[in-house]
Amino acid sequence: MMSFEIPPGLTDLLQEFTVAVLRERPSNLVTFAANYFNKLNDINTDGTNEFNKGGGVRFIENASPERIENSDEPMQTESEDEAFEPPPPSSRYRRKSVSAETYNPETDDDLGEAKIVNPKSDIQRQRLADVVKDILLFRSLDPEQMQEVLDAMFEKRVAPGEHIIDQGDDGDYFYVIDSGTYDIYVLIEGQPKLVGNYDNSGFFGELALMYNMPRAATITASSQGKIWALDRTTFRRIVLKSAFEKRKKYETLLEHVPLLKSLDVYERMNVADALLSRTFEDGVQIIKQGDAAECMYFLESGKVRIAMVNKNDPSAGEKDVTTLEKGGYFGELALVTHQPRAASAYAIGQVKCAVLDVHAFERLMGPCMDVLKRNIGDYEEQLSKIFGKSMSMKDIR
Ligand code: 1OR
Ligand code: 1OR
Repeated sequence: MMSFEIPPGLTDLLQEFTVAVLRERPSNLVTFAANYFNKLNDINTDGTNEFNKGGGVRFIENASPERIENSDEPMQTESEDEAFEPPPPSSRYRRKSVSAETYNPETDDDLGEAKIVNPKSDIQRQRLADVVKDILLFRSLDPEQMQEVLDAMFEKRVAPGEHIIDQGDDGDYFYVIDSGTYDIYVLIEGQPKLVGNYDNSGFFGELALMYNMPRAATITASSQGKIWALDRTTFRRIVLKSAFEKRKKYETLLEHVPLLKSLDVYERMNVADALLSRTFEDGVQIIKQGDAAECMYFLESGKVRIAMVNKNDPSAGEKDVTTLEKGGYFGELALVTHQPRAASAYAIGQVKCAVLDVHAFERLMGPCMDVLKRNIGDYEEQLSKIFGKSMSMKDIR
């Protein structure tokens, strides 16, 4: 095997570029790339950019936090027929759309400690806690941080047609959906194109806050609804660091999983939010044939042996059917077929896996379903080779 050394900064540089492409949707990629890197080079020779030091995501000035303690007023009001206007504090967060600064969460500590508290009734608080419990971006927060986030969030009601986010604007708030349906539009060659929607759950508006980029899409309400908003300062102070690190940690792994090739960068980042790493010592059974399935696994390091008992001939014992290596995945079959585990999986040496639970799987892996199903067809073929023609996928479940 050849080995390559990835130059420091390359991953960040390419990621930045990819995000810029997704955001701008240029019609000529080569011209866009030439301009992008030329501009970057100008910035670099200015001495104002630290791209090659790694961790490079664009970051603009830090906003000073807003103290809204003990206010009985909701943070924003608006008339029914008005399009959604960002609440007043947003103006102070307005940023230049491009900055040369490098985002480094380690040094991002001057956002101040002042806490924002938007008072809520017990019912509202309970409701909010319910709504955020599935928000993957919040997964790595400790209970105290979670509390602070809940304190800072405030409720906003929206009417059909209302613009919550406009592509190209600066990012001021992050939103969690409580109820209602929302459309996602991206400008493609100047024309807004509907690229997706949210149905009564999910979140949006994290990209502009995480990467200090203009809004990458327009989000409009397609029904009456309720959303919860979190200000940029609190988002950056509490949520950003852990979420950012997690995305970064899994980015390289996920880029190298062939299965995920059909996901775009944005969708892969959402998968990264959902992952949790688990380590298994040599010989440990990770999956047991016949068990109910709750998750699937991406292999981060080590090897995994897959073994199977032929249900038609259990006395023959377990047969090894394959060995998986880094970049491989397993445990997806039962999630796709809604059947018990078709085989057992064992750690060879110390194994580290990134685990995706069934709920996240169902929400995020839709675009990979074709590849998943195609690969399951390959299992069928192998099955008859290993156990003879008499056995089919039906027999192993
Ligand atoms: P934001 O702060 O940039 C717009 O504001 C938000 O739309 C963005 O954060 C995301 O939360 C959300 N690409 C970019 N942003 C998306 C996408 C998206 N979907 C939702 N958002 N997609 C790729 C489009 C080429 C996925 C479309 C299904
Ligand atoms: P699962 O959720 O059923 C066991 O849990 C996992 O083993 C399964 O998902 C697959 O990810 C993985 N047949 C069935 N499952 C297999 C196979 C396999 N290989 C890996 N797994 N075959 C081997 C093909 C080389 C065909 C049967 C011999």
